[in-house]
Amino acid sequence: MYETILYEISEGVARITLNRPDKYNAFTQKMLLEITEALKAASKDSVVRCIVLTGSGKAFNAGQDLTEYGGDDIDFGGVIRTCYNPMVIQMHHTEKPILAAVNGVAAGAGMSLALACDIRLASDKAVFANAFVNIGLVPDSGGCYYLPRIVGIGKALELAMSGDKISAQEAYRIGMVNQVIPSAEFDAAVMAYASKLANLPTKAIGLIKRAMYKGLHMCLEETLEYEAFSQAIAGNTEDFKEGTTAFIEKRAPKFTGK
Ligand code: T3D
Repeated sequence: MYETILYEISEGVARITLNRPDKYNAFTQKMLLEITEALKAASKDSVVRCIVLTGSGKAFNAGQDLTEYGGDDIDFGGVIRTCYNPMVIQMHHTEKPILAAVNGVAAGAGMSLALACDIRLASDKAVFANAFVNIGLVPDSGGCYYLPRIVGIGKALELAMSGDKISAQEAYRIGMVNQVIPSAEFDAAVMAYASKLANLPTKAIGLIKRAMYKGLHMCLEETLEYEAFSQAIAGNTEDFKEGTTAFIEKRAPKFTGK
């Protein structure tokens, strides 16, 4: 069904693998549209309770495929509006956790893609490079939104203006990734983390994601009201009943995502 990505579902986890390993999984317009389609499918599928984004081969993603364009007349703004932005917006509005499994280099829009995920696990072989400036471009695909919010404006400007590569350990030190995992253990650790997320109360996780991102733009009073609104929904879920019942019965809860 897809040509540039792999899409597999197993035990509540949808795994989207960027699959152009000979090009370091660089984005083509087709790949961007396919990722967006797969995200929409995972969003709608009630079986799916966690989404993993990763790359095949050595790289996570090297950003835009620089060999895709020929000639001088490139409509960058148009490509970004029609291919990149819908993918990032879909990620933002997907009310399920999205885990970036950064298996190797993440450069340019590939780094932005990782930043637009909710949680980032990095192999110790991963390298991050904002890279846009190295070819005279500016960060896109949400890089100017997520990067300063995740690492602070000072570090974000340094990474964007220098274009320098940083190691997975340095990315962890500045709070850009949540965990660094030895490469030999990476796949198993990603699956374990994804499986844990897929077995948590999915509706509450969706509400947490929405409220946290909204909270970035709201004052305290608005945030308090939004928390009350969200809690009224969460408090009416089957998972809330199961969570409290399991607590009282002193057993592990079995959440269904309903
Ligand atoms: O409208 C629009 O479309 C604008 C949107 C822009 C979004 C962007 O993402 S702009 C930024 C584009 N990306 C880059 O500028 C990164 C370019 N790549 C690199 O800087 C380096 O390749 C890496 C830091 C990613 C990795 O370095 P290294 O030393 O580990 O590997 P390498 O040898 O440079 O690359 C390995 C192969 O992947 C190589 O192919 P080969 O020679 O073995 O056949 C290389 O050409 C290919 N590759 C890497 N990045 C890209 C790529 N091929 C096409 N496009 C790439 N972006």
